[in-house]
Amino acid sequence: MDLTPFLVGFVVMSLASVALYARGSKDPEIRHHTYFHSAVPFIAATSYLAMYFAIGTVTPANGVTTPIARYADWSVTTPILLAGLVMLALHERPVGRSAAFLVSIITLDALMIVTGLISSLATDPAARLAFYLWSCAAFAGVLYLLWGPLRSISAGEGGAFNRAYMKNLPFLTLVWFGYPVVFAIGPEGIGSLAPNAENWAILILDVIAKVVYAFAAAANVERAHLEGRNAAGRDDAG
Ligand code: RET
Repeated sequence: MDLTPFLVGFVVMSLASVALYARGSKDPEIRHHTYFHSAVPFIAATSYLAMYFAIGTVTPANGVTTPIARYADWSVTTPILLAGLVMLALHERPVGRSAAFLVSIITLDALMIVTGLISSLATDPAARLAFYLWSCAAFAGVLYLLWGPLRSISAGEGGAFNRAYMKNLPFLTLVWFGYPVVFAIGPEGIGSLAPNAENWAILILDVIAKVVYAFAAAANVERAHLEGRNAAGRDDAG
């Protein structure tokens, strides 16, 4: 197996983590987004390092090489990405409703990743398909919460944070759809994509979902925060 994508992933994610922290806002009201966005590529770099050394990479009897580190990465990074988006939808409210939505969405998300891993490891083709579909059902639940109740709460509040949510949400949705597609056409699914091609495809998705998204989402949150602050300043002056 060509290990280059793992090495590239390690280097890109390490540098991105430092850059996202250095460039991110340190304003006490929104700095948690900076922490979220720099932690995500740091975790990914760790996972790419493990994959480079084939630590936790298994090839069960089904012949599909599965790097467990990839799923371990996703099971931690996707909840962090979702937490940032949920907090934005709820306009940065620290407690109460946020906790309930966070628990619900992270539960569905964790189920999505774990059942995806089970699908990749299963030898029985029927089980592989069943767990793939089960994972898609959990993914549908995540999308329902983001596009249904959370979108309407955010829209009800309106303002700059809602505009930021409505920019970050379609971006995240679009990139996340790439993962089940690659899985379906890769060695875990119909096998049109060779293992090396799949590793490159996932690296590209990871860089978009973790790094490009982080820069764009952080800029949107920062802009919304400044707009909110300027509006409050105008209200005080008026
Ligand atoms: C799997 C298995 C098949 C079905 C589905 C999947 C979805 C995976 C997703 C992963 C997102 C990962 C991200 C990582 C970046 O930090 C597990 C491939 C629905 C949506 C965004």
